[in-house]
Amino acid sequence: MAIQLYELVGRDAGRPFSPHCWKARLALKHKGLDFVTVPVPFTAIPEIEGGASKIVPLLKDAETLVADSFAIAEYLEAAYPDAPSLFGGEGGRRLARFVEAWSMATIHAALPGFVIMDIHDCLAEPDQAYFRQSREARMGRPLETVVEGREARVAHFLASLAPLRKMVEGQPFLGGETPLFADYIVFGAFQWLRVVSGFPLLPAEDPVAHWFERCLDLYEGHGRSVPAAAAA
Ligand SMILES: N[C@@H](CCC(=O)N[C@@H](CS)C(=O)NCC(=O)O)C(=O)O
Repeated sequence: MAIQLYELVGRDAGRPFSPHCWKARLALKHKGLDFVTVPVPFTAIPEIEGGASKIVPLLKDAETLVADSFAIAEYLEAAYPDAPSLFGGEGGRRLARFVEAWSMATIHAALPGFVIMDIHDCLAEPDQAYFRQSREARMGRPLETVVEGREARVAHFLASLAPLRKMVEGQPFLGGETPLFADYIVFGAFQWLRVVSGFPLLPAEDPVAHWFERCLDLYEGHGRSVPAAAAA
């Protein structure tokens, strides 16, 4: 049986948007593995595989279940050593953890301030209620206030991408001439933005946008198989 990837969706099961699930998708493509995706809304996650995980992505490969995008990449690297490497060695695996931490602290921390209402709006009704309750409890304020004044924060966000911009100005991918899992980590965040929101955050002429387009082209344009959200 093909590998299964449980991934988050909203009202439209054909528009997976979770950044972490996209990381896992591209890791599977990188390894050249056949897989099927299983769309899951927020409120159905606790029921997957008899309650195996509280989060997606969740990968099922025969009897093996692996949750968490980084753990999935590590699993694929160990289970399929003859397929192209996701990390380029142990040093690369450890450096990819830095990229994950940077992406979480810089991009994931900022994106809700631009698009949290778009995320909410793309969910089916029971998931909207769950999302609002859980995220408002986490952030301590109504979702609507999180995106207030977002235009004024764009310049600061773009400036925070300087290390990424510097890298991808000088080489096609974070991995060098070809991508590694580190690229997919950051790609996942921008794909999240692209699928849920038409908010124009990244100018087309930004080298980061050029790198993102190169990532969208990978594996016969796999990332483009889900169209971008309509412009805001
Ligand atoms: N560290 C995990 C994070 C996964 C994660 O946060 N997944 C979210 C969807 S993007 C989730 O399943 N949330 C469940 C919930 O909020 O109830 C990874 O890299 O996969």
